[in-house]
Amino acid sequence: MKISNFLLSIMAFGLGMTACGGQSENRLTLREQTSEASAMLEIFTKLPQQRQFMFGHHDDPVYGIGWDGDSARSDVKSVCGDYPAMMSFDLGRIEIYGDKNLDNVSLDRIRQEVVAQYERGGMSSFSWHVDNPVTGKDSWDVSDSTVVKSVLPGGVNHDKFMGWLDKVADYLNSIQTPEGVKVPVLFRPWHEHTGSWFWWGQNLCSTEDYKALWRMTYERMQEKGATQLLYAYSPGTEPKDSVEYLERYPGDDIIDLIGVDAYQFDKEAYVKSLDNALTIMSQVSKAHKKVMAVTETGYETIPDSVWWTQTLMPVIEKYPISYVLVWRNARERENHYYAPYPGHSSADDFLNFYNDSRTLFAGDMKNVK
Ligand code: BMA
Repeated sequence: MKISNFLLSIMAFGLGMTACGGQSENRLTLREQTSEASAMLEIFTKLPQQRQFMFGHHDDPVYGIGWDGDSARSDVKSVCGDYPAMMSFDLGRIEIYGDKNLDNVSLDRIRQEVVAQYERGGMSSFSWHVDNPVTGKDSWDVSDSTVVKSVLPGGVNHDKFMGWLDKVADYLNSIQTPEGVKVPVLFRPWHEHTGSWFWWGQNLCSTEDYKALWRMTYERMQEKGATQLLYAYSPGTEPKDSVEYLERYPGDDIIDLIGVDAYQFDKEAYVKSLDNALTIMSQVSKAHKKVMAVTETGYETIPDSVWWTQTLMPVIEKYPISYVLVWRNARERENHYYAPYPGHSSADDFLNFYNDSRTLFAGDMKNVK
């Protein structure tokens, strides 16, 4: 362990709660973290202090509108000349296929892109739309409310599920620079749990079991030496106040970044719900000393030519976010895209958003010290 690692581990020395023989006992847990992960967290912290935030896009460099798998391509770059500062990718079905994810993207390719993104000064995050381990259907299969319980210690699917977690840890550990440095990434599992559309959602498991799922995930990653990970907690916009927002929060010793996933369907409702969520998160961020971000957002097909500067920016500019990320530009599903591409009606407005000194793209990250 390097000196800086050691110091940061001491800073992250937290009080963990663990269930033991049906009783709760306090346990001191040592959070090990690589110096690269600590540096990533420092950037998350610094940006809002400078009144800046990163722009992000899911699956940005692997496909887009009218293309799939080209090299050095990105719809965002084609519009503004630069890659997003934050990219996100999904691990769904790594546990089944091993070599590609649920959106048919090669995991080798994602590994290359995460390394390339790190080397250009940007960051990456991973969500995990993991299949339902009971039914074998996808993560949206909410037909059974015993799934979370079944993967916890003592559950019938526990061993199988630990194998799935190991696949995730092994893959994340394999993302290394040519010098053998594990690339730090933000891990964002068990997202949108305040809704009930995933098997780990609000009505599908108890608060206690949801938290246990998180702790089990975190502990397995630590055991597997994946100390290059930071962790994000990403509810939807359902919580009405900070108590509801924190109802299933796994704990300060696990979570590094608090987020929200919020999509526009109706403009007024979107602005109101995003604004509410960011108000709540600002309070939680202060009280728990956690950085915050809009972990997923967007307006499918962006049918509003000034959406970037007239809807999104006026809300997010009021809050100390580290990044805002829009979802993917699907190439296999019609009208499922959230970032502009050349010729799109919001491309000019996106350029204004890009040119705003507060928004950071990959090329800006080398200057963030
Ligand atoms: C969802 C949709 C799906 C996709 C999943 C994981 O929101 O975009 O089509 O499979 O994310 O990327």
